[in-house]
Amino acid sequence: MSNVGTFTVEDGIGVISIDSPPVNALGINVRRALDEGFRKFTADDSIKAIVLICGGRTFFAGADISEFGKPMQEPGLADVFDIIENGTKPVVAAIHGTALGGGYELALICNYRIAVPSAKVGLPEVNLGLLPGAGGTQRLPRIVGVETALQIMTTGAPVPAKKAFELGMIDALAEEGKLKEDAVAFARKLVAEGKKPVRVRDRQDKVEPSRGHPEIYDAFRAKNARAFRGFKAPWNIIKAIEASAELDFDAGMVREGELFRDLMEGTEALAQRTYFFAERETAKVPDVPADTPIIPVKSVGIIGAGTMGGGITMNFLNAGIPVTLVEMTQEALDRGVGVIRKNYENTAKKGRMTAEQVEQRMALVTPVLGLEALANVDLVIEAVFEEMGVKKDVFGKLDKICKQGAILASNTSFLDLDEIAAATSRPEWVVGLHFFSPANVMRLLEVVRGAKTSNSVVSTAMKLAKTISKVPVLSRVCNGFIANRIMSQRGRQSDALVFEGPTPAEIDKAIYDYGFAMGPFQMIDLVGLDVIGRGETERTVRGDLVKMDRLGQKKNGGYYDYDEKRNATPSPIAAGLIADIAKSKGINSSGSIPADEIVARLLYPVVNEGAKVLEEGIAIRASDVDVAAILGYGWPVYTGGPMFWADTIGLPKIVAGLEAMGIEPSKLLKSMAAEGKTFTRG
Ligand code: 3H9
Repeated sequence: MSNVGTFTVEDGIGVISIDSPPVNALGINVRRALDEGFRKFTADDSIKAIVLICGGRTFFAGADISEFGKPMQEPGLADVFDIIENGTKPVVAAIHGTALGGGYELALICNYRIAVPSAKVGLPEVNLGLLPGAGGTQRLPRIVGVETALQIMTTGAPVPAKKAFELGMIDALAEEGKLKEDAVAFARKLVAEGKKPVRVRDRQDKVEPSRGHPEIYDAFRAKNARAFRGFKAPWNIIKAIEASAELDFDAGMVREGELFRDLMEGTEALAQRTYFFAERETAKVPDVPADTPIIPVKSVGIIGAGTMGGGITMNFLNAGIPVTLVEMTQEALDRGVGVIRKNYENTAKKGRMTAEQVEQRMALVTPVLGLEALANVDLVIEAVFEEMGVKKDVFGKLDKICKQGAILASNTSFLDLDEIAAATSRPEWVVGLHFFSPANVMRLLEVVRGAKTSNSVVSTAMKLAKTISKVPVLSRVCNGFIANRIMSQRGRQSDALVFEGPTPAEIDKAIYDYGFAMGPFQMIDLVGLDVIGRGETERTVRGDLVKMDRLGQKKNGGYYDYDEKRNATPSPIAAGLIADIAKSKGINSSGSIPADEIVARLLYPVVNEGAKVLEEGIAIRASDVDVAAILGYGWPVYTGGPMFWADTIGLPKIVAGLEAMGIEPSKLLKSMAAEGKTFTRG
């Protein structure tokens, strides 16, 4: 008996049960327990087979990520794996919840795998900037073949039990709720039939056909070049899988080890690992006690069935929460509901949903005209026109209509939430829920805490985010909150930089090569110049383009010209306007500048704004700023987000860079740089 392991004998089968909350990660205590359990049952001649099972919510969730970068304590994972693999008694892994990473690799070391239908198995190390480093790259191809293994390991997506069974990743399905009984019965049958332990490492049939076929990997690389852009882990995974077919098992393991260490030592793995914990940290609000009561949200009202309101609605329908959807006119209501249905039907067409599920979700929407129908909902989210007068009018009405105890939320993306809350007699019930477009897809949810928002409402909003599969980042009230506020600096800088020489295309390329999905001008053209360029007072390139009705892709012209297939070429018209305005401002073009200077020019100011957001207490922690930028704007995760990236560059260099641009660094940034501190490296 160890503190996390229980070793019992059932029907002559040794059962090793591990229970190490929250997710049975393979940390030192778990490894010790496994070592003890397997040694004990190996030495006991009365035990003929062993079942390995976990208590709590899941099978092993992988190596303990918090141990990475620290000296490994004995026994290591490889030591434990050796005992199991070299054993003479069949070992059955009994899987519930998720068997991920090192957890599934442990299952692969066992001789058989049985799982309940709700379980999932997979190798998600790629999401941590790593590859499966405990034999996964060598064993999985021996079960599913190299092509399927490439897919599973480079996406990191967990495979549901039934599919895993079809692929051979598990050998049997247990009855839900009867895993232990079924696993023990499975083991007894093995014993009765005199089955010897079979080892995945000895199998050749699935990898042999791929031997001597480098074109498989070349084709896979070519097909995924864009998706893997900037990342290092997928490329190393491909090499390791190729080794599984080309080398014998032991040599393949050596190759896997080299490629794993190559990743582990790099900045990307540290960035992605830091991000893993950052994403889970955001929901923790230091000044809101953990036992703050949560308000049950069983029904939701959403005002506005446009793109934003419709997307927000889908999040709740997906979570099984009924929505009363309000519009001003029947036509707008019908259009909004129609778009939601179409989105679901498109998902169904792609096979990711059944027709029945579409109907189940649609049955949860009640489309109505007028706010009165919101009298009894637990939460209202307003997604109406972004103008203070309109918002205040809506909240004043909601105050009269909604029951006491209802949460009143605004989806405003930059307006003063406190002013909106002041339109009600219950500002403590008012909160911002800032979704990012498309709201049914983007995972970021900024929860905006007004000056009077109650702790209960904050706690409920943070928890609700998880219910609807969002990552909440808490923000205090300021113009643009966190993500929009910091990223607006990039737009401001790019607008100014075009007058100094680099073309929009050069700027876009530098930002794309840094790892964003597109550059700032490509983004403006996509979203529409009329949408972004409001409220400018002086003459701007964008303002002039709007006057010429060059509104971007939708008009086949903006900063770029577009052909009928939406292929872009730099626009001579935009270039002419830039030259003209630069001249009128008296700015001399200095021609092209190197890409890294463009990046610094656009992104150092984002870091600076991130520091200001922290200094002003708008964001709780630097890693929240990173999560907001990564999830809200597609900041490349392998750089860790703006604040992590700034630490990589070195804060003194950022300060010097800002000063050279004539931008005053924030006090916090300057003092941290002077004291040799970092934002994210502890
Ligand atoms: C690996 O295995 C490498 C090997 O190939 C080679 C080695 C040589 N370690 O996500 P949740 C914590 S790499 C440490 O909110 P859920 C998490 O931080 C690993 N801690 O729960 C959180 O802590 P807190 C490959 C971990 O129910 C708490 O557990 N494996 C680990 O929504 C709850 O987490 C993976 O990448 C870990 N491995 O989801 C799987 N995992 O409460 C990573 C979780 O203090 N894990 N924590 O905030 C997951 O995907 C999800 O946690 C899981 C549960 C699906 C399991």
